[in-house]
Amino acid sequence: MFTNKLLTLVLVVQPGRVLLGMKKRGFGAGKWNGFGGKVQPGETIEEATRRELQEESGLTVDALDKIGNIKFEFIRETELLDAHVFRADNYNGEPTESDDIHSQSHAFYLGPEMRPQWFDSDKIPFGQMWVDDILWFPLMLQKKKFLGYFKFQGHDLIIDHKLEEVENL
Ligand code: 6U4
Repeated sequence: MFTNKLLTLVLVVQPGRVLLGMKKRGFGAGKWNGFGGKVQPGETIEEATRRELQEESGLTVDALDKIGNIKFEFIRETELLDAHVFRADNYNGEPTESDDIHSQSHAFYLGPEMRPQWFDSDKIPFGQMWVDDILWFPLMLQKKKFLGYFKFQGHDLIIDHKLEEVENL
């Protein structure tokens, strides 16, 4: 039996550039990634997306466009990651390595989780990103909506996948 874990992922896009964060610890550490994380009990997916973006980049956004849904399966694991992907074309604030007060108050506080940096749209560091990103980023950059499924062996090899553009999510 598979369990479903809801995750959020948001890409902040400006003309000709995208904001990514270097993940310093946890799942996907060492990779440039969009901002996001787990949806917590009592939160909507969109609320979780805004919270994680604020915690990890210091930014708030007005409009969030739902652009994709990606399911990740890892061989020999029973937890299916269900990532809801958003794009934001406007933002408030300046990207900073911020963190929420809540996690800073812990005795075991480890420092910010992500280091944000802008990348030109033609110089996205796919070699240091999750290997699925190179497949769906072009759709995201063209504001196309998509549904994806990626089956991983370990964290660096895709052994099966589906990716389709859709009109509505
Ligand atoms: P904590 O809360 O620190 O235990 P952590 O284990 O670090 O969480 P979290 O909550 O940051 O993970 O969530 C993982 C993030 O990585 C989500 O935003 C979704 C994203 N992600 C996971 N697999 C991905 C993949 N293959 N491609 C991608 N993003 C992915 O682009």
